[in-house]
Amino acid sequence: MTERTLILVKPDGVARGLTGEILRRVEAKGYRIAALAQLEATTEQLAAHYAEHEGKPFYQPLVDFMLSGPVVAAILEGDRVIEGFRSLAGTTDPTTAAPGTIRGDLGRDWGEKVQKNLVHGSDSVESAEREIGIWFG
Ligand code: RTP
Ligand code: MG
Repeated sequence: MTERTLILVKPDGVARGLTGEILRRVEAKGYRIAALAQLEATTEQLAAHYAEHEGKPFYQPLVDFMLSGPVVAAILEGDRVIEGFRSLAGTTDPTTAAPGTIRGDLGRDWGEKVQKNLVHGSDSVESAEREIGIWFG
């Protein structure tokens, strides 16, 4: 079934010059980039985006990290793209994410409080529509 998902190249990915490599993998997989923008996240956008994590120990370091530089937001389209992009991204911890994935090939721990894992991808149809509203109004 054709779906849409919201992805972010997080500030570490943009700062390391990996936006092109990440989008290359998305396009090579066959997904369509329906919208693309580089922007500075606002605290309001991040509070909405990460509402499910409020109160967790990594919440504030995560928000501070996401405010530390520009992010690239994109809407991807394709059959089962929500699961498909999360599979391309790999598991959350970049040190142990499988080789072949974005996080596994390009990410690692840097001895910091927050896991800098390069990308975000929506985890359900409901989150995708909610997150598209947050980042693309
Ligand atoms: P995302 O939402 O960014 O696509 O990643 P995810 O589903 O794999 O991870 P999630 O559990 O939703 O956590 C959101 C982001 O918070 C940071 N995090 N750090 N213990 C930690 O240091 C920790 N746990 C989570 C990561 O940046 C993660 O992607
Ligand atoms: Mg998540």
